Amino acid sequence: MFDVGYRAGGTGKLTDVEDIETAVDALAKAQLVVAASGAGMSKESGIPTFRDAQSGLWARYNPEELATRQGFAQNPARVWGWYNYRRGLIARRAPHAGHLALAALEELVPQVVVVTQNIDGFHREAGSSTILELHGNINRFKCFDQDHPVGIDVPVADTDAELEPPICPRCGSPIRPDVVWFGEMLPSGLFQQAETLSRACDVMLVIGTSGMVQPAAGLPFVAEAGGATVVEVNTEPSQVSHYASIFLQGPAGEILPQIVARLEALRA
Ligand code: BV8
Repeated sequence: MFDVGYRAGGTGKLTDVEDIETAVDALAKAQLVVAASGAGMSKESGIPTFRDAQSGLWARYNPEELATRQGFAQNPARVWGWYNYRRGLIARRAPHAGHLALAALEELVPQVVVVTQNIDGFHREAGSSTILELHGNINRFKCFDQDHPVGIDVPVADTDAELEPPICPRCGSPIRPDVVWFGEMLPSGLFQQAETLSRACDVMLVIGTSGMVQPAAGLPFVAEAGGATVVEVNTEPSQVSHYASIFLQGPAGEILPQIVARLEALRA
């Protein structure tokens, strides 16, 4: 039922069974668990991470230039086309066993809150019920000038060809995805909520993030300072690893189901 260790791809480092069992013991005692996820959480669903070398726009342009107000203002068709392409990728993919394991964790721990940097909506689709989308959602839209929410049905694209964005029916400005771009503030109150939960949680699972993008990257530090057991799940060490009590090296889609299966066995 429980594999002995986990040989991570490439590094050959074994994740010790003891580390997984220490993580499971902490979860078994926890009242509040925060699962903080980044792009690596969706990698096994087939969604490229920001740091993957990419074909198309991802190779030609730096996402940190496209995912900005300046990038959109400079060339709305390029940025709108890029997001439509990404929406198409997400529409053709689905949450994986790791997302489903986090949803199943809600039956085993009194309170689980997912705090995600991802904009793909996969945690909700997998069944998690309490989710803070720090960086918004690619399938929600607003206008560029006034942030008017816009409910439109946008056809997804299968290429990243430039495409003129539709226009806001209220103010005539171009429509953009309702996501947080680099240089933009996170939705007011949402990050403060995430900080409060991180400070109060008993365990923080930090899954698939390089810990490079602020302010989300500070949450594991807040959790550790608040006395939480910080468990990192990543295929390689990251900026977060300094604050992790336990580092489980391997893909989220394999490690999270193992943790949940072990916890279910304890609860049986
Ligand atoms: C802010 C939505 C206050 C859009 C994203 C100069 C001017 C202005 C701001 C800044 C500046 N310099 C720095 C900043 C702050 C900036 C920042 O942090 N920049 C970085 C680049 C240094 N932050 C901001 O701008 C934030 N706002 O600070 O507001 C402010 C305002 C004005 C002026 C000053 C300050 C807003 C940041 C939000 C940006 N939006 N997404 C979109 O998606 O298009 S960020 C985007 O990139 C993602 O959401 C995510 O947050 C980030 C990517 O990071 P990760 O998720 O960690 O993914 P990454 O690819 O890096 O790593 C993947 C990890 O997974 C790896 O570790 C890998 O090993 C692992 N992995 C891979 N496979 C697996 C796996 N793990 C497990 N299993 C696997 N199978």
